[in-house]
Amino acid sequence: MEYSREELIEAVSSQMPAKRWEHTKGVMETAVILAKRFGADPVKAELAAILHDVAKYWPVQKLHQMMVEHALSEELLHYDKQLWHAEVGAFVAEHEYGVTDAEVLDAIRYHTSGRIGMKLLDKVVCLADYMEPGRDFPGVNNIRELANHSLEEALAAGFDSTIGHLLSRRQIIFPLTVQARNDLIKQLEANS
Ligand code: DGI
Ligand code: FE
Ligand code: FE
Repeated sequence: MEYSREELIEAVSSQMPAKRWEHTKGVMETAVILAKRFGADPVKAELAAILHDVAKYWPVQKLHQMMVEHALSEELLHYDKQLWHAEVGAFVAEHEYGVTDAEVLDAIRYHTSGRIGMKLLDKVVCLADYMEPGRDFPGVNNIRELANHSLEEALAAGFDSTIGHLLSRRQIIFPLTVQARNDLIKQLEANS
Protein backbone atom coordinates (compact mmCIF):
# COMPACT_ATOMS: atom_id res chain seq x y z
CA MET A 1 0.00 0.00 0.00
CA GLU A 2 1.05 3.54 -0.73
CA TYR A 3 1.02 5.73 2.35
CA SER A 4 0.26 9.41 2.14
CA ARG A 5 2.10 11.70 4.56
CA GLU A 6 -1.00 11.83 6.78
CA GLU A 7 -1.47 8.05 6.76
CA LEU A 8 2.17 7.54 7.61
CA ILE A 9 1.93 9.96 10.51
CA GLU A 10 -1.19 8.14 11.76
CA ALA A 11 0.45 4.71 11.44
CA VAL A 12 3.69 5.72 13.14
CA SER A 13 2.17 7.75 15.95
CA SER A 14 -0.11 4.84 16.90
CA GLN A 15 2.97 2.71 17.64
CA MET A 16 4.42 4.88 20.38
CA PRO A 17 3.44 6.71 23.57
CA ALA A 18 2.28 10.32 23.18
CA LYS A 19 5.56 11.66 24.56
CA ARG A 20 7.65 9.84 21.97
CA TRP A 21 5.34 11.12 19.25
CA GLU A 22 5.93 14.66 20.54
CA HIS A 23 9.67 13.95 20.17
CA THR A 24 9.13 12.72 16.61
CA LYS A 25 7.16 15.87 15.73
CA GLY A 26 10.06 17.91 17.11
CA VAL A 27 12.51 15.94 14.97
CA MET A 28 10.31 16.47 11.86
CA GLU A 29 10.17 20.23 12.41
CA THR A 30 13.88 20.51 13.22
CA ALA A 31 14.96 18.25 10.35
CA VAL A 32 13.09 20.48 7.88
CA ILE A 33 14.72 23.62 9.30
CA LEU A 34 18.20 22.05 9.21
CA ALA A 35 17.65 20.65 5.70
CA LYS A 36 16.77 24.13 4.42
CA ARG A 37 19.69 25.68 6.30
CA PHE A 38 22.31 23.24 5.02
CA GLY A 39 20.98 22.40 1.56
CA ALA A 40 19.45 18.95 2.08
CA ASP A 41 16.07 17.89 0.70
CA PRO A 42 13.45 18.94 3.29
CA VAL A 43 10.88 16.42 2.03
CA LYS A 44 13.31 13.53 2.45
CA ALA A 45 14.44 14.89 5.82
CA GLU A 46 10.86 15.04 7.08
CA LEU A 47 10.08 11.53 5.81
CA ALA A 48 13.13 10.08 7.55
CA ALA A 49 12.19 12.00 10.72
CA ILE A 50 8.61 10.65 10.71
CA LEU A 51 9.90 7.08 10.59
CA HIS A 52 13.20 7.31 12.50
CA ASP A 53 11.86 5.97 15.83
CA VAL A 54 9.01 3.83 14.43
CA ALA A 55 10.41 0.71 16.14
CA LYS A 56 11.59 2.43 19.33
CA TYR A 57 8.79 0.99 21.46
CA TRP A 58 8.57 -2.42 19.90
CA PRO A 59 9.30 -5.24 22.34
CA VAL A 60 13.00 -6.07 22.41
CA GLN A 61 12.17 -9.68 21.52
CA LYS A 62 10.44 -8.56 18.37
CA LEU A 63 13.37 -6.34 17.40
CA HIS A 64 15.73 -9.25 17.98
CA GLN A 65 13.54 -11.63 16.00
CA MET A 66 13.36 -9.25 13.05
CA MET A 67 17.11 -8.72 13.06
CA VAL A 68 17.66 -12.49 12.88
CA GLU A 69 14.80 -13.34 10.52
CA HIS A 70 15.69 -10.70 7.96
CA ALA A 71 19.46 -11.03 8.40
CA LEU A 72 19.88 -7.40 9.47
CA SER A 73 23.18 -6.31 11.05
CA GLU A 74 24.64 -9.35 12.85
CA GLU A 75 27.20 -7.13 14.57
CA LEU A 76 24.51 -4.98 16.20
CA LEU A 77 23.17 -8.00 18.06
CA HIS A 78 26.35 -7.98 20.15
CA TYR A 79 25.74 -4.37 21.22
CA ASP A 80 23.17 -2.42 23.19
CA LYS A 81 19.49 -3.09 22.42
CA GLN A 82 18.98 0.69 22.27
CA LEU A 83 20.73 0.60 18.91
CA TRP A 84 18.42 -1.95 17.30
CA HIS A 85 15.42 0.30 16.65
CA ALA A 86 17.36 2.24 14.02
CA GLU A 87 18.25 -0.81 11.92
CA VAL A 88 14.78 -2.32 12.29
CA GLY A 89 13.23 1.10 11.62
CA ALA A 90 14.94 1.28 8.23
CA PHE A 91 13.74 -2.23 7.39
CA VAL A 92 10.17 -1.41 8.41
CA ALA A 93 10.23 1.88 6.48
CA GLU A 94 11.14 -0.04 3.35
CA HIS A 95 9.08 -3.19 3.71
CA GLU A 96 5.99 -2.00 5.57
CA TYR A 97 5.72 1.61 4.46
CA GLY A 98 7.13 1.28 0.97
CA VAL A 99 9.96 3.80 1.29
CA THR A 100 12.32 3.14 -1.60
CA ASP A 101 14.67 6.12 -1.34
CA ALA A 102 18.06 4.78 -0.20
CA GLU A 103 19.06 8.16 1.28
CA VAL A 104 15.98 8.20 3.49
CA LEU A 105 16.49 4.58 4.53
CA ASP A 106 20.15 5.23 5.42
CA ALA A 107 19.24 8.34 7.42
CA ILE A 108 16.89 6.16 9.48
CA ARG A 109 19.40 3.28 9.74
CA TYR A 110 22.25 5.49 10.98
CA HIS A 111 20.31 7.99 13.10
CA THR A 112 21.55 6.51 16.40
CA SER A 113 25.13 5.43 15.67
CA GLY A 114 26.05 7.63 12.75
CA ARG A 115 28.58 6.09 10.35
CA ILE A 116 31.84 6.84 8.61
CA GLY A 117 31.23 9.22 5.72
CA MET A 118 27.83 10.39 6.88
CA LYS A 119 25.78 11.86 4.04
CA LEU A 120 24.15 15.28 4.29
CA LEU A 121 20.74 13.75 5.02
CA ASP A 122 22.20 11.40 7.68
CA LYS A 123 23.72 14.40 9.43
CA VAL A 124 20.53 16.47 9.29
CA VAL A 125 18.33 13.72 10.76
CA CYS A 126 20.88 12.69 13.40
CA LEU A 127 21.37 16.30 14.50
CA ALA A 128 17.62 16.98 14.51
CA ASP A 129 17.25 13.98 16.81
CA TYR A 130 19.79 15.55 19.21
CA MET A 131 18.44 19.09 19.26
CA GLU A 132 14.66 19.01 18.67
CA PRO A 133 12.88 21.46 21.00
CA GLY A 134 11.85 18.76 23.49
CA ARG A 135 15.43 17.62 24.16
CA ASP A 136 16.86 18.66 27.47
CA PHE A 137 20.30 17.37 28.39
CA PRO A 138 23.47 19.13 29.51
CA GLY A 139 25.02 20.81 26.48
CA VAL A 140 21.96 20.75 24.24
CA ASN A 141 21.86 24.56 23.98
CA ASN A 142 25.49 24.58 22.89
CA ILE A 143 24.59 22.08 20.16
CA ARG A 144 21.69 24.30 19.06
CA GLU A 145 24.00 27.31 18.88
CA LEU A 146 26.64 25.44 16.89
CA ALA A 147 23.89 24.29 14.53
CA ASN A 148 23.27 27.91 13.57
CA HIS A 149 26.43 27.84 11.51
CA SER A 150 27.93 24.35 11.30
CA LEU A 151 26.19 21.02 10.80
CA GLU A 152 29.42 19.11 11.50
CA GLU A 153 30.43 21.11 14.60
CA ALA A 154 26.99 20.63 16.10
CA LEU A 155 26.84 16.94 15.28
CA ALA A 156 30.36 16.30 16.61
CA ALA A 157 29.29 17.96 19.87
CA GLY A 158 26.25 15.66 19.91
CA PHE A 159 28.39 12.56 19.51
CA ASP A 160 30.83 13.81 22.17
CA SER A 161 27.89 14.20 24.52
CA THR A 162 26.53 10.68 23.82
CA ILE A 163 29.95 9.05 24.11
CA GLY A 164 30.73 10.99 27.29
CA HIS A 165 27.41 9.93 28.77
CA LEU A 166 28.05 6.29 27.88
CA LEU A 167 31.58 6.44 29.35
CA SER A 168 30.33 7.97 32.57
CA ARG A 169 27.89 5.08 32.96
CA ARG A 170 30.47 2.47 31.97
CA GLN A 171 28.38 1.34 29.04
CA ILE A 172 29.71 -0.51 26.04
CA ILE A 173 30.13 1.81 23.08
CA PHE A 174 29.23 0.59 19.59
CA PRO A 175 32.45 1.00 17.55
CA LEU A 176 30.60 2.70 14.69
CA THR A 177 29.52 5.49 17.05
CA VAL A 178 33.17 6.22 17.83
CA GLN A 179 34.16 5.93 14.17
CA ALA A 180 31.37 8.30 13.16
CA ARG A 181 32.57 10.81 15.74
CA ASN A 182 36.22 10.50 14.70
CA ASP A 183 35.31 10.86 11.04
CA LEU A 184 33.41 14.09 11.74
CA ILE A 185 36.39 15.50 13.65
CA LYS A 186 38.62 14.64 10.67
CA GLN A 187 36.22 16.43 8.31
CA LEU A 188 36.29 19.47 10.58
CA GLU A 189 40.10 19.45 10.76
CA ALA A 190 40.38 19.07 6.99
CA ASN A 191 38.13 22.11 6.51
CA SER A 192 39.80 24.35 9.08
O1 DGI B 1 15.79 7.05 19.91
P1 DGI B 1 16.14 8.34 20.59
O2 DGI B 1 16.04 8.25 22.08
O3 DGI B 1 15.39 9.50 20.06
O4 DGI B 1 17.67 8.65 20.28
P2 DGI B 1 18.76 7.67 19.67
O5 DGI B 1 18.21 6.91 18.54
O6 DGI B 1 19.98 8.50 19.43
O7 DGI B 1 19.03 6.61 20.83
C1 DGI B 1 19.64 7.04 21.97
C2 DGI B 1 19.95 5.85 22.83
O8 DGI B 1 20.93 5.01 22.22
C3 DGI B 1 20.54 6.34 24.13
O9 DGI B 1 19.98 5.58 25.18
C4 DGI B 1 22.01 6.07 23.99
C5 DGI B 1 22.01 4.88 23.09
N1 DGI B 1 23.24 4.77 22.30
C6 DGI B 1 23.62 5.50 21.24
N2 DGI B 1 24.83 5.10 20.81
C7 DGI B 1 25.20 4.09 21.61
C8 DGI B 1 24.18 3.88 22.55
N3 DGI B 1 24.23 2.95 23.51
C9 DGI B 1 25.33 2.19 23.55
N4 DGI B 1 25.42 1.29 24.51
N5 DGI B 1 26.35 2.33 22.67
C10 DGI B 1 26.35 3.26 21.69
O10 DGI B 1 27.30 3.36 20.90
FE1 FE C 1 16.16 6.75 17.85
FE1 FE D 1 14.62 9.97 18.11
